Amino acid sequence: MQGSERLMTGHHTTGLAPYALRCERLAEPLGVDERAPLLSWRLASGRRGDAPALYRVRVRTEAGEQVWDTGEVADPAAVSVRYSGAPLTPRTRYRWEVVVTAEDGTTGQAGSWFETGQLSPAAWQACWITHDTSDLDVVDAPEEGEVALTDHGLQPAVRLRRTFEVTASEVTASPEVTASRKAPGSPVRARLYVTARGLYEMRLNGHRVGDAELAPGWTDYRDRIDYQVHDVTALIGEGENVLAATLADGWWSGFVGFDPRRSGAHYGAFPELLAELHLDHANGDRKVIATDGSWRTRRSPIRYADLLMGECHDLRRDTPGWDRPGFGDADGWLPAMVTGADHDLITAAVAPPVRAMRDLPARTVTRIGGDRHLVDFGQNFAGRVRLVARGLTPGARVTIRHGEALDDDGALYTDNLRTADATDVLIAGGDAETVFEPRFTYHGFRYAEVTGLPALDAADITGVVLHNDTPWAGDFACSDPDVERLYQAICWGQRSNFVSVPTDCPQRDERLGWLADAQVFLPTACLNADVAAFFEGWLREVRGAQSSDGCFTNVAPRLAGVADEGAPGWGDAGVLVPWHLYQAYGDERILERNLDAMTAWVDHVHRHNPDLVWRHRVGPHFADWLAPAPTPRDVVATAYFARSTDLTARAAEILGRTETAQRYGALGRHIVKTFAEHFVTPEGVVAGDTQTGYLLALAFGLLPEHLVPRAAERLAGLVEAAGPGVTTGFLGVGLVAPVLDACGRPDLAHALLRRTDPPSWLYPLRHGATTIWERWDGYIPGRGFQAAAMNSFNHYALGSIGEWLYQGVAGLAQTPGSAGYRELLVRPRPGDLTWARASYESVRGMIRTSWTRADGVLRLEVSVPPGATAIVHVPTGDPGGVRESGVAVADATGVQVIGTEARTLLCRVTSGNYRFTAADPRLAAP
Ligand code: RAM
Repeated sequence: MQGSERLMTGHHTTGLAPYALRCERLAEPLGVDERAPLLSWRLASGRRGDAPALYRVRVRTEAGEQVWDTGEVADPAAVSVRYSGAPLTPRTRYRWEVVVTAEDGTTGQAGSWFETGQLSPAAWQACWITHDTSDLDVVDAPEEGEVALTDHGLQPAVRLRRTFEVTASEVTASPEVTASRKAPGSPVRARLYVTARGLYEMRLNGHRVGDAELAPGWTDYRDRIDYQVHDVTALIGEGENVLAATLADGWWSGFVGFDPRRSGAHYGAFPELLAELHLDHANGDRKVIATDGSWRTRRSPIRYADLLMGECHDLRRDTPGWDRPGFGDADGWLPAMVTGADHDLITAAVAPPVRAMRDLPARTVTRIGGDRHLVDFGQNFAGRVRLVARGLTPGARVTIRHGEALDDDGALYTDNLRTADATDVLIAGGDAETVFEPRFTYHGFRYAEVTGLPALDAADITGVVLHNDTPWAGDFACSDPDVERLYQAICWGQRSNFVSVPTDCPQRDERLGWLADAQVFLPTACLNADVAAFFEGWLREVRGAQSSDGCFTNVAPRLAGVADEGAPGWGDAGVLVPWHLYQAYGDERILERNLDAMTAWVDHVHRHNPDLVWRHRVGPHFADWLAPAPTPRDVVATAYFARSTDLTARAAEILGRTETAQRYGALGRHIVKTFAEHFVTPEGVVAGDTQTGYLLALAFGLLPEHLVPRAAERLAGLVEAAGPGVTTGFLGVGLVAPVLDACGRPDLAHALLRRTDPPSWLYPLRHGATTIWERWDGYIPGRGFQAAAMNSFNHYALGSIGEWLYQGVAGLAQTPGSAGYRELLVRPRPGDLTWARASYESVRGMIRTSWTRADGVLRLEVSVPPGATAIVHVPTGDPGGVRESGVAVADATGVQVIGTEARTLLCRVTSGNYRFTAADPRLAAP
């Protein structure tokens, strides 16, 4: 496992202890281009009631010069601060520490560092370089006697290299290289600042640089290109050094989405590299090795590499040693072509990179005839395989096809990939053993069909899982193994689709950043992992794609061929995503960065719909996409118009923009009124009488107070009449369980959760699913697969029930007015489960809830991080008999009883760990 996907755990200490220090949400980042970066920490404590009173942050250079001191700040809510010290200088490491003083005067402290990047486009010196494309056959001709490769018009990936000299004194002064023989004086360090139009992989002296995959990632390259920074100090050697790169098409010039064009149709015709290696010498000198005309280039043995089509390595064309010193680069190598020196669009990447996060062993390998094997990895995922092939003669070909499912005859099913070939090819070079792993493609698959090997051992083929390295933050488990499997499938949907941007699916010729999919799944995603930086990166694309008159798109990065104008629920993601990120992470800066885009969107919809019913400029109007019971389009649209307007007003209010808040607040109330007039009868029937109609109306607060109970009743009636069952599409699905719960019908939410006939969440799991399907009925025995034109088995949208697993089943939530988990809401919904637990590493610290019931006793355990409080609902048949850590709640420290509701005791607790015991809610009150 190269990546670091792991559950972050709170520290168990006695006093107040800051931990998980982050700069711009990243641990010890290299290359921060934000001039006022956010410094954050979390808190742990082993003492009940421990609460921070003051914090102090100090930042200094490595030489010890202090550049900022907040002084003691009395802010018990703070778990972050924006840097506002002396201006930061480029390419510099800063060390910082935070001291937190508890209410009782004890202190805890921790330290970390961050390093600035180029800080400004003007700092770059490098040129964009590429290979002389006239040297490449666009259609790569077959070698003598071989079968032609599939002709997609793809070009070979190319290699680039240059050498440079480092003297002995420079090397030995490097602390990273010779920690034990540390030379006195200033440290030597080497940093590589690099990006590409296309995909790059850098090498230094034969070693791979860093572990980022598919770098620099997908942005709208016409607006913005991310760069990465790598610490390469340990790779620098004495004498001749070689800095080398491989460049491939990627999103820049390869196939993207379902648009059949490539090579220049999307962004450019051929990939280009831009890199600067900065060598800081012991004497203070800095040497910069930048991409320029002195580089040498050559076609690589990768005959093509494409995200959708796959990758072909022809090892007969390899030039071993090309990335190491002592290699003669005369034969077949050409001078690099300089294509420009524009740096304006280059900014440091803000999201954690895609990495190879884990290996999946082959579960079974079955020979299906001759030299053909079918491999089952037991899990649908996004990534590729690593294959060890032995004894191949030069020119022998191994072909790997990928698919998510098998057809009824047990053969690999690929019809649903549409035009994505998803096929990787190895052409052997003659080595006794070859390890083949594609570098510049990925596929969505569970099964691989390998042709060309007489024998294949399970140990020789491995699934490599790729996704953005968003630190895993949540966990959920419960007594029903089916529901646990559902939770795992939801998590795999997230892993498979957080690949550079939040995609709809990883397998077919689509993989686009669809806005609605992202917004409906976001609440679940935020509980599973720390996705703040990932989504902040993507929001730059969402804003970048917005038209000058305020219209958000349906996909971001924007893509030719996909209707630009944001549909209701799709375009609205430009408002809903920042709002939810603010709620989850408590960072007002997210709202600040997005507020203008939010108001522009609302203004756009308003301008074209002055009567406040959203009927015009609805883009492709996907409505409640893929719903078994369609909801009238105007209902969906107007509900979202109201929602976006309301959230824009709330965002403005939080930012202190009173006039804006009032303006959108008033508009929002008018839209709500209009919604009720147009779409709600005096009896509380919402036009269309569908689940989603009621869900939107109830969740978005669109009904007059007196009609809420009626609408809730009607919703429950519809759910019951359907089985009980769910009949929503993408826009309703995440709301079903939370709204039924809020309406006092958690029993129905549980019934839906545990239903096993379609449409339901457990149905696919009973039919082999290991990820969430795009459609409720992706496969039905007897009928077979849904239409291949649109039938992904790895779409996360319908997985947005995940939020309720945490918040409802396990009871881990925050109160509606809370942001960044300042005030928790622990309100478990046991249903007829016997136990459930969840944990979540919030921006404030670790939160846990866990409940069991046995022998008539419900036990509820809650952990609240320092600085937070929690409203705890203890479900019980006997609210008067509730105890905490063995004493009556009224006498328990840190617990304040605030009342009883139907079969529930309500209390407020301070930070710390609590153990409540109560009579099982299923027991009648005494
Ligand atoms: C499908 C995508 C996506 C959805 C759009 C409307 O093709 O897969 O999930 O948002 O259509």
